[in-house]
Amino acid sequence: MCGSVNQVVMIYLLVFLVWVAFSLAGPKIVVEDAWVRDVPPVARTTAVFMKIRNLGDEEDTLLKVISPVAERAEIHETIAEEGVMKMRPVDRLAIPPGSTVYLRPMGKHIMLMGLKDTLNRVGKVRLVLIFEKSGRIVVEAPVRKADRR
Ligand SMILES: [Cu+2]
Repeated sequence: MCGSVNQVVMIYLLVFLVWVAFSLAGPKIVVEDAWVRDVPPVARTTAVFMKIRNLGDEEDTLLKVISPVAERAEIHETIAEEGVMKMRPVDRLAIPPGSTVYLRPMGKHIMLMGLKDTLNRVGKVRLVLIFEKSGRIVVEAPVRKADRR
């Protein structure tokens, strides 16, 4: 009697462990603290910041960003060139397993170009992040003044 109960427990445990293994397999992307820098109504570009975490055990890559408020979005990095900070577009942004990639002022960011509306009228900006393996992840990023992090 006691032996068969143990067997049932063992089977449940096994099923649970297999489920855990499967649910952790591959990349698992979580986007946190996304925000858009508020800009004057005449501005045609702005930047978006966020944390992109990969809780999985496989790398994923951010390939493309789309937003209805902008004609196009680019992934940018900031580099120091002869003492001058410059930004340049990058094709892809790798998110290694178990890591957090920070998009923040003076660092990597998403550039929204060709803004279609004034941001403080929009209030929140919808972004569609397209990852190589995780597919589309939709983020609602509030518009904030740059001095508020
Ligand atoms: Cu930029």
